Amino acid sequence: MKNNSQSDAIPLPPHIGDALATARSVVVLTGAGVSAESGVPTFRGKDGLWRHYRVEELATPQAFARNPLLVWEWYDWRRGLIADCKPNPAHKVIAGMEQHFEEFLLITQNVDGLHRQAGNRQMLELHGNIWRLRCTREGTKIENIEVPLSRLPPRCDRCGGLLRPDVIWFGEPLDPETLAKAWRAVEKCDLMLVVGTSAVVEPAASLPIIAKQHNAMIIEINIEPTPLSRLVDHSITGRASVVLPELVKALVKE
Ligand code: BJW
Repeated sequence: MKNNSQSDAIPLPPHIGDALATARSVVVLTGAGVSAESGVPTFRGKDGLWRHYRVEELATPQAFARNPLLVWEWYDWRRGLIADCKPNPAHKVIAGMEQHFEEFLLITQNVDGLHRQAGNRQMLELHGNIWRLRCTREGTKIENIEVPLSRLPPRCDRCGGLLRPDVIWFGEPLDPETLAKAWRAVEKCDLMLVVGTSAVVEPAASLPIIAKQHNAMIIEINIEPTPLSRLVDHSITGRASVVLPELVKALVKE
């Protein structure tokens, strides 16, 4: 594993362009760090949401059962923040990759919808989407971009049931089909980029390990080391919005 020091001129590992140029099947796994430069707060770290809010009071099914209004006030606030954010160069590079590689899949843990806004379509949203609500009674899913929501907590127009954000909270299973698709893609990819995730939340954190076990090359891009850094082929320290455009330049050059 090689580590590069953090600066705006990123010294890329040698032959990285070659590795990208010869890759046939590429998976990109993203986390909150990709959206950080768009202004969406991350969860962990110095300015992360979990510094100011308690997970167990806001991002668990138990918290919602106890106090749906409190949980909804938090999500309504976050939706307001995200509504003002735009995709940044990292999102745009990842969207461009979809056209470039023979097989491509973006697996994101982000719920903000910015990857889709940037143009990605071959993608899985592992932890759901903050712009979708789900009826706790009927399971109906509803796209909703109202900011702020006119009624808190929101209720289903059809049955009057309580609506919840269609995101995955701690202790909840991921959608099995989505997870199975992610698993299949990482098992057969030859290159995986892991961008802006602390790589501590399971099962997402295991995906790069699975890819590695199936002989894929793993490149991590993060502003700081993660538990994954020592396991990957290349850990590039730097901002996603700087490193990803550099990677693409290297791909074009070689
Ligand atoms: C930059 C940057 C820049 C900053 N450029 N980089 C096995 C072992 C241990 C525990 C478990 C296990 N299996 C399951 C668990 C429990 C739990 C878990 O993993 N806990 C760990 C924390 C210990 N997992 C779950 O509960 C999951 N469910 C599950 O496994 O169910 C099993 C089950 C089966 C059958 C029945 C019942 C259950 C669900 C996890 C759901 C996670 N949900 C959240 C909230 C989503 C909704 C919302 O947004 O409100 O998802 S929590 C939060 O963490 C969010 C994120 O998607 C997720 C990951 O965070 P991410 O994206 O990595 O962000 P950060 O903030 O952590 O990191 C940002 C990174 O960016 C940092 O590294 C920075 O350095 C970097 N960065 N700027 C590049 N410019």
